[in-house]
Amino acid sequence: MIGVRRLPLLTAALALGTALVLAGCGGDEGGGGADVAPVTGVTQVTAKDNRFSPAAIQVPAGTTVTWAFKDGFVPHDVVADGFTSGEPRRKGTFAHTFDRPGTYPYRCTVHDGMTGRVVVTAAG
Ligand SMILES: [Cu+2]
Repeated sequence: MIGVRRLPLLTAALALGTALVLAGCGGDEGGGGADVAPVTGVTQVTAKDNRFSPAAIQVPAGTTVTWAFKDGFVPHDVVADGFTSGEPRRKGTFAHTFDRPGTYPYRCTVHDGMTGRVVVTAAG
């Protein structure tokens, strides 16, 4: 009987998890860098007010991008496939050099919908 009763709970938990993942991919205003056009000529992104600004930037390969954490007592991090800023932090900076062209979406694991994107083009 226990097994029979547990199954719906597990299903519900999985459904909720899926919903959260899908919600994180939404293109709500202000939230994400997934949909906005990338800004060129910028190599520093600021984490403030629970968002990355600019949310999307475009740089040539070989560029070092710096994230500055400036949100007072609110900690943020930068996590992507291939690199991470480590523990969420309230101040200081994190830098990553992009050697290969491609699109690199990233997110803050602390805040749903706090996402950004770095578009790396072939070096000049
Ligand atoms: Cu955050």
